[in-house]
Amino acid sequence: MAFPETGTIWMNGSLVAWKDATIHIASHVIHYGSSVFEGARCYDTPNGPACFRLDAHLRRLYNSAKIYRMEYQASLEELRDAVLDTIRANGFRACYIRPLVYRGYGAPGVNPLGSPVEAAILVWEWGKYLGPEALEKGVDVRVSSWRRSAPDTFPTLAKSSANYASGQLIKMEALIEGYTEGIALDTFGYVSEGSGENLFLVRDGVLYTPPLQSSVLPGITRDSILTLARDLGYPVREEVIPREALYIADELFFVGTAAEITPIRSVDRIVIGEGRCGPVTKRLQQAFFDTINGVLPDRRHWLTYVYPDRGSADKTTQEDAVTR
Ligand code: PPE
Repeated sequence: MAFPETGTIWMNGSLVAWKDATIHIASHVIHYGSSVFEGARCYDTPNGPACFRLDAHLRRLYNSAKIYRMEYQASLEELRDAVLDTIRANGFRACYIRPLVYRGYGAPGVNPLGSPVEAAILVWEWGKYLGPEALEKGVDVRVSSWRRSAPDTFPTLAKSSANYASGQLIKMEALIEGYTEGIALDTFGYVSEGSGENLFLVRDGVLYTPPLQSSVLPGITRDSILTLARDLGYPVREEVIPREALYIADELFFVGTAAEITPIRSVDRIVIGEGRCGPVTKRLQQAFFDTINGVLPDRRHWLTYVYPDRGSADKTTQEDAVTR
C-alpha cells in the first residue's frame, strides 16, 4: 500500500499539509538513523474512535528518547493531546498513529548533540499488515539468516529507527524467498522476534514468549496478550526458546500493533500444528479484538477516546501511569 499523500501531519507543534511535512536532506537523522518512534492504533469503538494503550506507547517513546539522550521538549501529556488533535484534524475513525522524535538540521558528523531534537506525528489508515487473509489463514515464515543485535550493541528496549536496518534485512530476505515474514534468532541462537512483531508459542496449553533478554522490543501488544492470557487462565511463561521448539509448537503467532494477532502456519516449510489458526490463538484474537474495539468493558483503561466529551468519560490510562 502507498501512503495516502493527503491529510494533515503534526510537526513540532503545528498541523501542516501532508506534502509540506518535509525536513532538510542534511538533517542528522537521514545520515545516522538518529530517531525513535512509535506505532499505535486508533480503533472505531461504540463510544467513538479510541486509541489503544496510547500512554504506554508514548511512555516507550520517551524511554527510547532517553536511552539515546534525545529528550524532546514537550511533555508526554502534550504529545498525547497532539496525537488526538492530529486524528481529529484528519477525521479518522480508525487509523495507525506514528509519532517520531528525530535529530534535525544542525551540525555535520556522527555526534548528534549539535542537532536539534524535533518531533512529528503522522496518522493514516492502515489495513492488515501481513496481508488481507493473514489473521484467519496464517502466514508462512522462515527463520532469518540475520540475527538480532547483541545486547551490548543496539539497545532493543529502545524503538529506534536504527534497529530497523536489521528489520529490513530480515523482511527482504523473507519476501524475496517467498515467505511473508522472517523470525530472527538472537546472537545466542535463541528465538527473538519478527522484523516488526513479537512472537508467541503454544504447547500443551501453555503460552511461551521470548523474554526481554532475547533482544526483543518490549511490545505493547505482547504485554496485552500476556495480560489477556492470564485473564483467560492460560499459564504464561517468558522463557528462552530454542529454534526447534518453533517446529514442534501446537500453535505459533505474531503480535504487534500493525500485525495485531497473526497466526503462523509454517516455519521453514514445516507445518505448525494443523496449519491454520489454532484454538488458543483464536481465543486470544477474540479477547484482543473485543478489548480494542470496546466490546468488552475497558477495565484497565486501555482506551483513550479521541472525543472524550461525546458520550464517554475520559478514559486515559491510569494503570499505564503507575507502571512507568
Ligand atoms: N518487535 C518489533 C521489532 C516491532 O517493530 C514491533 C512493532 C513489535 C515487536 C511489536 O510491538 P508493539 O507494536 O508495541 O506491540 N512494529 C511496529 C512497526 C511496523 C512497521 O512496519 O512500521 C508496529 O507494529 O506498529
